[in-house]
Amino acid sequence: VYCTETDRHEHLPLTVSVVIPAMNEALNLPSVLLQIPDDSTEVVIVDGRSSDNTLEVARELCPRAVIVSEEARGKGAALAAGFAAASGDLIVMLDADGSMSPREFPAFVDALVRGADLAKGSRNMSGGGSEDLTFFRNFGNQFLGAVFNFLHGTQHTDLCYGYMAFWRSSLPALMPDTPGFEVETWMNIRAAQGDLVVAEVPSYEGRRVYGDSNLHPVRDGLRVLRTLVRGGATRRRRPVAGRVAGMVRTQHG
Ligand SMILES: Nc1nc2c(ncn2[C@@H]2O[C@H](COP(=O)(O)OP(=O)(O)OP(=O)(O)O)[C@@H](O)[C@H]2O)c(=O)[nH]1
Ligand SMILES: [Mg+2]
Repeated sequence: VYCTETDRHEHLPLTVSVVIPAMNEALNLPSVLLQIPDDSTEVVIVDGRSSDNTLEVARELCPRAVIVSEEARGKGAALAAGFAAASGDLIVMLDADGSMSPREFPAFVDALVRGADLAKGSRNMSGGGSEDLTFFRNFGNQFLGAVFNFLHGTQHTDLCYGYMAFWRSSLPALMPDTPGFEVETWMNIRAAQGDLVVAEVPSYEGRRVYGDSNLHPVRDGLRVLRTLVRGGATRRRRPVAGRVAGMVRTQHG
């Protein structure tokens, strides 16, 4: 439970849900679940029809976890199902492969409490970093991020990164309606379209601990590009895209 005197919703303390999509992550889940800092954090695990014992590990290590079975395949569909089941004031999305540390929660919560609607992790800010990004994936992410910033007049430094947090009250604007790894791009577009205040938070991405990536850089990069094209441009509506204490307000003109 995170207490704050400046909770804009004025109901204290704040409750947090963490939504974790997990497909064959039995070996990685323990390190993730055991690092969740607060026993009162609601844990929502979305199982991707795992063929290993992901579900057993989840139940054993975190009996209070809400387990959701995905109806459609893909990370985006899994997150949508998990968000629908979450009941906290704040929702944090976290991968199950051990690459993102729950110890960074407070920085995300802090950004939300200080006024952001969406706090997005960035591996490219001072204090952030990645052991996981290959040269090719980093290049693709930078290129796609530059296209995003051009279309939306933003200065985001990391487009395709899945460590993000938002107020559950922003769910109508942010609820994913896209199945795959383009989900973060889709949510960032929705944030720009919906006039949300976005803050970037430095984040350190470690290597996936066990198992193989589900991401195919070329296939999924093209899906992100298609999502960007379909999302159109919002920059014309935003003559002032200012940065105040790390926050970008999307303003209508
Ligand atoms: N429920 C569910 N989870 C998924 C699905 N696809 C991926 N995930 C989870 O989404 C998270 C991110 O997937 P990863 O395979 O780690 O993708 P990535 O981080 O880009 O790739 P790596 O760099 O290799 O870690 C992990 O927790 C996966 O288990 C899916 O179809 N369903
Ligand atoms: Mg990963």
